[in-house]
Amino acid sequence: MKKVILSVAVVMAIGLTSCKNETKQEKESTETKTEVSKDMAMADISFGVRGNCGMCKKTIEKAVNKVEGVASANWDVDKKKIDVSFDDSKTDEMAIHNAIAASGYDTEKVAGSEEAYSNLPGCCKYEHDMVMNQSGDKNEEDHSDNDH
Ligand SMILES: [Cu+2]
Repeated sequence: MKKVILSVAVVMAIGLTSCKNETKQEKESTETKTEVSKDMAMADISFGVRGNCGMCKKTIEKAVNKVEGVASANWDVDKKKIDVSFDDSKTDEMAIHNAIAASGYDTEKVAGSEEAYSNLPGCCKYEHDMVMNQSGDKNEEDHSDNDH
């Protein structure tokens, strides 16, 4: 009888240990969130600016590039639109609008300085009702197929 009790006890002991082994400890993959620390918070904006020609382009872009924090400026003569990249911890959109206006050019938000406008070369005296943010396609004013 003792042997039987012993063997039962052994079987039970084995059963208990095997049950304990079933509880698996799953290692949860630790999520590593890598924070991207940006040295500069660059912002890209584009907005309408009136102007006529390559000289206007130079004047407008020069004015924008003088603003601290501006990385690049590109004014499109056909679209009457400028693309600006800037560090928005150093400057903001309105500072760029104001810089363009001070050079004599109208933007979507700020009217150009009249004094600066009067000092622009004749070819650059753009129309104040000029449409900004154009598609860049040839508009109705281009009568290239006119024969005189
Ligand atoms: Cu011009």
